[in-house]
Amino acid sequence: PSKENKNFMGVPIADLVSAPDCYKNPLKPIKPDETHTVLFDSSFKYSNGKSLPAPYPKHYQDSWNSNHVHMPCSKHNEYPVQNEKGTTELRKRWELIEETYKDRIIAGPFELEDAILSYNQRYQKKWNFQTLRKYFTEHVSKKEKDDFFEHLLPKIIKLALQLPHLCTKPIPLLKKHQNQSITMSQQQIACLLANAFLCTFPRRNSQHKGSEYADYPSINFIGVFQTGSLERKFQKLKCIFHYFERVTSKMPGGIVTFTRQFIQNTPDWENCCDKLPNQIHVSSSGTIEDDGFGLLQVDFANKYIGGGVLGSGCVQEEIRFLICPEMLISRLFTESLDNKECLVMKGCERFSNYDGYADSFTWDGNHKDVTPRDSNGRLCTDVVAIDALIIRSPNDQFKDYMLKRELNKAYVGFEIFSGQHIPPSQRPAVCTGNWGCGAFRGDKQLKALIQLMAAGMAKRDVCYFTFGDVKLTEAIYNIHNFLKVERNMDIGVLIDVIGQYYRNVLLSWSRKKKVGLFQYIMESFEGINHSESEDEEADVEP
Ligand code: AR6
Repeated sequence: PSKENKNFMGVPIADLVSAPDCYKNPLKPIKPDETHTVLFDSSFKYSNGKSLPAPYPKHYQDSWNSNHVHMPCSKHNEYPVQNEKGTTELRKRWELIEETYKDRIIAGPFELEDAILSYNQRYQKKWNFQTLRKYFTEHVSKKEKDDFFEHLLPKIIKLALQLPHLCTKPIPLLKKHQNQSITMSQQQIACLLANAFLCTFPRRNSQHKGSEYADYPSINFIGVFQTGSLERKFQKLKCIFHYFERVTSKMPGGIVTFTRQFIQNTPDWENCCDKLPNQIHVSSSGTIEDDGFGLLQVDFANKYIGGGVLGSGCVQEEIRFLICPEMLISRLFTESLDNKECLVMKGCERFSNYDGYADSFTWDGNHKDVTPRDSNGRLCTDVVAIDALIIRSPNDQFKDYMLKRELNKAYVGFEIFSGQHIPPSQRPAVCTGNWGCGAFRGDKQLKALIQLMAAGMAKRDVCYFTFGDVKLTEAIYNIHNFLKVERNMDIGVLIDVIGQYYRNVLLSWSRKKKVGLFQYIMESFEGINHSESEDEEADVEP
């Protein structure tokens, strides 16, 4: 963290375990194995970005099956097109794409639209490019428009067309209930994203139930170009263009790893004797991405990773993906997350600054990411995506099965890499906040406690940003102090009290004024008026 923060309670953030200082042993070099696909020559040594990782294998290896991404440049990617005589013929789609952009000047949004539709003819009538059109005809100056079409777009196209030379190895799909990693170079990600921008990925445009990729997020960028949430999408375009401007001017030389992690055996929460984390830092100012340096940063995710980032959504996850666009590529291969799994993104670079939030979100210029790299050339930024439950009726989240679901979800996120048997003193603290409590409408106190319990179980400390909520900052500090510092309570006991709260407070007719969870917990442990039997009696109507 750069600036001194006076709005925190608990320990200073600098006292939390953080990377890379906490890594006592040298990192293992990245080597491919049956659970880890590496898309470049793994003898690569990072040397300050001077040389880029070489794609591996040397020559493009085709695959066209249900375990790998269907690549735009596969020879099996064929597309029916109308020829001049008006009859339909099957063409290799990559050739079509290459022809579309070869020696052609794309002078404005309408030409770009025609180009994209020429190899997506089925969507002629379904897609519109209103946002893209308006962006260039109304939102930016003529100079900016000309700059884009004369300079940046040709570079994006060139990058996209390098696909068969840059991404030579089939990219596995990270499917449900698998523990699988993919490591690729930042250059390979850029090339794949350039393809997503030009909407070249086959089979990814239909989200119908039963379609092959129905359980995957969208990847082609058409969603950003279409109508809806115009102002938000203008800002999204700025983030995306800025990213391409950066990578096509100077290609970053590092690597990024995506890991899907699934746990079969979840903790026996009721009987759990583990404790809450020893140390917490709670603050009403600061954000995960600005201040969570070296910590395990949480992405308040959608089960479809990235959520509405290519559509109208513009809250925590979407914003993170926009300022760190390499995260977007996770959408290409990550099947929707099930209850006991998460996705970890290691080493994504931040390219943009931003201001505002949701409707007031604006791109705020270049961001120079000064995060150090590990010995493998990966930025020391670990982000874990965990999707909370959407809360439709507020009491439900206190029910046992929902409570367990959220505990397990947070736990699978926080216990990542535990298989590597890293001692607790070398596990970076979790950096989180009001997970599941914005768009997903969860209860802040409950979610904070769930995350504290999951972090305790995963033997990590917690850094919690309340996003301006001063009262919550105090409340979290106090409850941690009460439960951990003063009483060193077992997690299992807390689970039980949450159940009592649900039955005795939320379901109770007699309690007109509902106390909050934290107050209830404190009162019940101090023995004030909250024994279960008393409440049961009180429930009987006179
Ligand atoms: N740092 C710390 N706290 C933040 C930050 C930040 N950068 N941004 C927001 N908050 P939300 P959810 C706080 O609504 O409820 C997306 O569409 C702020 O108090 O993004 O889990 C996903 O794709 C905010 O209200 O997360 C999912 O579909 C709260 O965190 C869905 O939203 C929750 O942020 C997830 O919704």
